[in-house]
Amino acid sequence: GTKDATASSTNPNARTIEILQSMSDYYGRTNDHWRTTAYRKAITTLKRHPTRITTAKEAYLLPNVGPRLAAKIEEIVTTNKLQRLNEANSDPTSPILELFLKIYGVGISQASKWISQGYRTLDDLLAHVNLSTNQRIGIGHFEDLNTRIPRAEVGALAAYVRRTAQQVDPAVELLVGGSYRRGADSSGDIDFIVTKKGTTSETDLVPFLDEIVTRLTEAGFLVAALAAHKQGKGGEVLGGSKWHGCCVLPVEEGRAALGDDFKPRWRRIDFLLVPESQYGAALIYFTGNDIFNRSIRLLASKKGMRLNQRGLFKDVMRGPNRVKVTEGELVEGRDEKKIFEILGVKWREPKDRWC
Ligand code: DCP
Ligand code: MG
Ligand code: MN
Repeated sequence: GTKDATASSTNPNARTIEILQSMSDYYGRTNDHWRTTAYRKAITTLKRHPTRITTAKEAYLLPNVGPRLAAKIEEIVTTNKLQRLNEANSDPTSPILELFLKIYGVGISQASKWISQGYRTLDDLLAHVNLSTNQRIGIGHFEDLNTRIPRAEVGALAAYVRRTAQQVDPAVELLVGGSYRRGADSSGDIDFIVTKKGTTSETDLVPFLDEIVTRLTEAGFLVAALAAHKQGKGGEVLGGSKWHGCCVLPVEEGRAALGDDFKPRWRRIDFLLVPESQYGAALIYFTGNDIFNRSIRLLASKKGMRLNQRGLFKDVMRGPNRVKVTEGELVEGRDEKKIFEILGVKWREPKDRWC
């Protein structure tokens, strides 16, 4: 199996062993017992070897390493990868890669790893892989989670959530951002921006979030919580300011909003906690789209400022390699239009932010 053969990183041949292991797994899955055994034996030899092997000649002198494997070992050491493995894994036109990438939360490296291990279908993964909770949800509800949400359903989902929010704290405001705010006919998920007058930190909104998640879960509306990523999409650490999960619109609500052939589906839903003092900057970020965000941030940096989801800052101190030393002085956070003004950009309605 993969686990027992994983080399500790202190082993001088750890990287080589790791790649040979992927090859061995690959041949195991394709039922190539002869190659699987040959690779396994070579791995065992390398694990016991106290020094780093860098050439084919050195490798060939080891027990259980033939000339072809010796050449492969040299290739791994000099290129840090094995061509043969890459060909099997990361052909971007590969329909299997495409399939695996559609699983919620699965990126290129996970998808190609599974392919190199010989998995070809979602059922293969369910049967043989130790999946994370997110991955299991992504596969278990693959079809639903890859179906776009019609605009009318986003509206009905938002109305349902707002009714509960009203009971928890009528002063809290919920706005649907993302592609919905840009006027899209259909969305990949629902992005709720949650705020309240007078708040200056997202922790002010955490009790509300906890309560609404509890109630919506008890009501059967929220059907799964997804593990949060450690980093935001822009690379910033987000702490407890986000909640990711799945929801289902009750069938009666769906029929009322979308007609009698409404079919309840699992939908991706995000809650983003934003203090009032940062609302404008957060609106820009969570309205997007991502390309628009990149260009407006670049523009800010060209003007010596920095825009992120918390605000527009000036006098950001940077050390070597442009590494940020201080956040700088907040210029504006609250007001979306003012941020545009200060940047000297003509106001763009959300529907014109597709880029
Ligand atoms: N965002 C970003 N950069 C990313 C991802 C997201 O700036 N790499 C911002 C802009 C997005 C917003 O967050 O509009 C919400 O992210 P989504 O992934 O939900 O994207 P959209 O709502 O725009 O599209 P979709 O309809 O696919 O949900
Ligand atoms: Mg979205
Ligand atoms: Mn989202």
